Amino acid sequence: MVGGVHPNFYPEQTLADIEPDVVGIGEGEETLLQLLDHARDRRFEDVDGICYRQGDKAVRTRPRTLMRSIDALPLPARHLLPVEDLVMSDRLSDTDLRMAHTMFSRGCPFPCRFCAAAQTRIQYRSGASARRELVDMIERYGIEGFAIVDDNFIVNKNKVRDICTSITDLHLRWSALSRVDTVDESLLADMARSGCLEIKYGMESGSPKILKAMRKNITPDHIRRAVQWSRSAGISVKLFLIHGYPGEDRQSTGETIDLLTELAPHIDRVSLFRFVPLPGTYVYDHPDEFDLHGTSSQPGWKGDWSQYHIHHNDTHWWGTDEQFAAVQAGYDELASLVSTLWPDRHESGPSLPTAR
Ligand code: B12
Ligand code: SF4
Repeated sequence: MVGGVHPNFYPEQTLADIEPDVVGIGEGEETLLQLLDHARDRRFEDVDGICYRQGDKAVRTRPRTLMRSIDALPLPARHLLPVEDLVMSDRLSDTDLRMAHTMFSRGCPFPCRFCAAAQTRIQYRSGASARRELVDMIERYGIEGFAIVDDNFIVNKNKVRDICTSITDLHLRWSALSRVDTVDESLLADMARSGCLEIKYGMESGSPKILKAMRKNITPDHIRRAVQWSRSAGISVKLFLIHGYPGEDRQSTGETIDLLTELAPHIDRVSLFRFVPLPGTYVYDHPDEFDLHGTSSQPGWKGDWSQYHIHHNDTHWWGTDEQFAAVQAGYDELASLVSTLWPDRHESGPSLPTAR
């Protein structure tokens, strides 16, 4: 059985690609239990949210409705995994605190065109549920901190506050990912009080033109404010960048370089990724609109999904050779700035050849 983001978008193709018995579509917790009930008789037709083979046909059952509340789920069965896969001491900002990863929400309602998690319903856990999991991890593993790996933790401020107030007295340190336009000074102060030590923002670009094209719907001023407010609250800042979105040119790269240079004294870490038209995103689904070539929805596809890797990415995805050359040169410039300004605190992929 397989499931997850990619199979959700392409169940029939996944069935053909890796030949599992069943592909799960949508939330899997209830589906799995029902599948196991039918493991022996193999009567899957009444299990919602799956795709499976019937003879030589791929059959999809009714869609699975989203759970009304993810609070009712039991805690993850971490005890079934080796402890070294769960508890680490080199993953929480610059600390060596014993930490684990967790999720307090699912989904993201925003429409970013490069993101495979876009426009999904957001569901939060309650503060009580978050606390229960953290207390369990303190007792079992002695954690001193945790990283919230939700796509976009800060969408509903009331829900975030509920979690913050419920966990303050545990004295854990934590980090999370967010947009820059959903935070404010008072929320950041509450987060800092409850132990937040680092926030990772999706800045993506310093160019208003590219931010608009991405439907990121933020401006350089949103970025400046979020960075400044976070630092004033005592929270370190990590920025995520995407370089090479369709339309990127020397000018837009220059704007990113200028904004990064301006904000550098307040930024602790940077991750620089190259744009990839990830399957399931708006860009991927509209190859003509973005002058894409070589994606799996187009002729010439060789069936190698591994080329959709944001670091090991040597593909000329869109536009003319001249545009590609400009993107390559821009990337090299940006990557060199990032490695100069944050010598031990950056992440970026290798630079690439300029020919297709
Ligand atoms: C954590 C994470 C990582 C971690 C993974 C750590 C680990 N050891 O698992 C790291 C940092 C390593 C990582 C790497 C990458 N990631 Co990542 N990652 C995520 C993230 C944030 C959460 C994934 C997760 O665990 N979710 C929690 C689980 C419970 O949810 P779920 O997988 O969706 O499963 C639910 C259902 O799908 C279903 N289900 C799942 N399995 C099954 C099985 C069955 C049988 C059934 C019935 C149901 C079922 O039930 C679950 C609960 O309801 C997602 C974002 C997201 N929204 O999911 C991105 C995401 C999955 N990653 C993404 C990408 C692109 C990558 C990379 C390719 C990036 C790169 N380097 O180029 C690599 C690929 C690594 C690889 N080798 O595969 C994209 C995928 C896009 C796409 N089109 O597939 C996502 C969606 C981010 C995004 N917003 O675009 N990633
Ligand atoms: S990039 Fe962030 S804000 Fe945009 S859709 Fe994805 S998770 Fe949501």
